[in-house]
Amino acid sequence: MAFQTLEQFITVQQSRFPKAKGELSRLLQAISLAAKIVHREVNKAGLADILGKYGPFNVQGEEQQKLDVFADREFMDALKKGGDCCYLASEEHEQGIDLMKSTGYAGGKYMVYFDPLDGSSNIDANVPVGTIFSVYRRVSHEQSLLHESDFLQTGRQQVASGYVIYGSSTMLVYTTGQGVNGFTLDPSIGEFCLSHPNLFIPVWGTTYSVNESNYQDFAPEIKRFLQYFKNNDESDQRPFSSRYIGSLVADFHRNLIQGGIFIYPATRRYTEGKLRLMYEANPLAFIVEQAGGLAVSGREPILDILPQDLHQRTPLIIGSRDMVSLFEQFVADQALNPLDAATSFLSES
Ligand code: P6P
Repeated sequence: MAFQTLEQFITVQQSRFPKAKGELSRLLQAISLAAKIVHREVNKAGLADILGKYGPFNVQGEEQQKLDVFADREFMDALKKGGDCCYLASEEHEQGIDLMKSTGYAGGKYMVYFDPLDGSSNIDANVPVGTIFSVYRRVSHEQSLLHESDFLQTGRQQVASGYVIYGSSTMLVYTTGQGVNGFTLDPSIGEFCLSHPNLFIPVWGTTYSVNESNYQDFAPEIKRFLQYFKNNDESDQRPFSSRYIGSLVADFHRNLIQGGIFIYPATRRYTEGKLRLMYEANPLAFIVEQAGGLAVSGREPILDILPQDLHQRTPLIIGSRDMVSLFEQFVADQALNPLDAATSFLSES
């Protein structure tokens, strides 16, 4: 067997930590299981429409679930049965679930925040969608009920984070703070196989991802930053390419592999940005920093934001290290014109 499966990889990783009891390994296996089940449903979504379009029930007589509701249920079930969680929070639920209160048993030590199917509105157009997850260890005593301090952990305190992208192939990309690794699902054997070991994001790229329809809402320094990418300058291949899929995981993954920057700043409609801190920005920020990139809100690194609310939003500028650093230069030198800001940054690097 020429490849390493996710299960084998997790086992090897765990062996490096003699004190590890295998709880985090089991949690990651639970996520892998739910991802395979969601993969199956997402990949027949088009067929389900053809087969089941004449009513709310599919050909098996099952109620036709919206795929994000289905994905939420599968990740919830897998993580509850995975047995090592004390708290689960999903984009699909207003409140998080304290498993000790709701089941009465002393749950595990892990808190998991997840977006079960981000970008699900794109499914009908066969656009890649994704699951994003973020894992914390509780800080209060295990046998007690969860404490406020458990919910005030910044993104820097994540013990693991990752995403699944359901695209031309289904991939699981995650980190436990020991670098970033990508696994591609081989449906013929039902295993995620290590396909992208030790992922690093290129420090510079020639792609920027932003919803230009919000341009009028952007702060002046963001308009200048985007203009810099559009200016003609063959010395560094500008104008750059604009690539925006409208599915965060797909845009992020492309930039992680090829280099680039994703920008979703504050807009008139989303005054705090659109993307969610706990289960979109933080997990991707942990990954990108582990891969040598950066993620900021425009005010501070994403991973330093102190959470206030489960579903709080944040501006998100994330991707190649030097592109995000240049963005921060523009924010810092608001008075400078694009060229001066870029020149001063590039001359320092
Ligand atoms: P807009 C999908 O709805 C999503 O949450 C992310 O996946 C995506 O990056 C963003 O919203 C797209 O938002 O406002 O550009 O359509």
